[in-house]
Amino acid sequence: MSCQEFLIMIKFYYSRLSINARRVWVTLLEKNIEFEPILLKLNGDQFQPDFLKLNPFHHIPVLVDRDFRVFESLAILDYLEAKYPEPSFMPTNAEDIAKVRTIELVTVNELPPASIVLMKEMLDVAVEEQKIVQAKQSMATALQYFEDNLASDKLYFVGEQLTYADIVAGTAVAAIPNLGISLEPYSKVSKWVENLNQRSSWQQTVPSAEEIEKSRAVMKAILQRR
Ligand SMILES: N[C@@H](CCC(=O)N[C@@H](CS)C(=O)NCC(=O)O)C(=O)O
Repeated sequence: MSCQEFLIMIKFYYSRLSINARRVWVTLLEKNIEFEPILLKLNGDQFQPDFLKLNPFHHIPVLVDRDFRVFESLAILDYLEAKYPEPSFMPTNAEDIAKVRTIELVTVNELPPASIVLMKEMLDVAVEEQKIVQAKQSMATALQYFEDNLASDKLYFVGEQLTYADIVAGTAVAAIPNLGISLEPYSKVSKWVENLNQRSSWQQTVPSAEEIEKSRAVMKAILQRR
């Protein structure tokens, strides 16, 4: 084992296109934590026995910190905040904690089901018309909720402090235009996404158009199982 390998104790299992992984990736970068990225293609490598030992639900992201393993992206974020508290992405007062948690949960509960339907439509996987209408409505409700929770004179959801609300919702909302939904009607959301896109952590983790194009077959295979 080289010195470098010995020092880097965190292994981060991810895929370039995964929004669930991107929120962890951004957090690792924002907290300046050294880590070893381990790329999965999700072309079946997530079903390999060694990976299933890390996550029996065959999902990335997974984080292994020495002999401690954690999966589920929000649990990973909580772990990183507790273990590496500086800089902190969780406020301390009751209202702000509630706001950050609500935005995290709205993001992970409301956006993925709608995104799956819209991705199916884009990739020609069978999906009912009524589900597409419902998915667009869910997206609009979530985007309006984010719009109502942003202030035009503040950078982030909780004033000037970057929090997990921005990291979780911001990495997910940045991908919504790829599904053919414009952020333009939501002026505060658009400005907030622009601000986030200026951050080095966002720039380092954004997938290129070429990567998105190349991943179509893998994504289609995953969507057909859903
Ligand atoms: N609730 C999980 C969701 C993880 C998830 O769905 N990961 C996707 C990539 S975005 C995955 O690994 N899919 C592979 C598969 O379904 O086999 C989390 O937040 O970590």
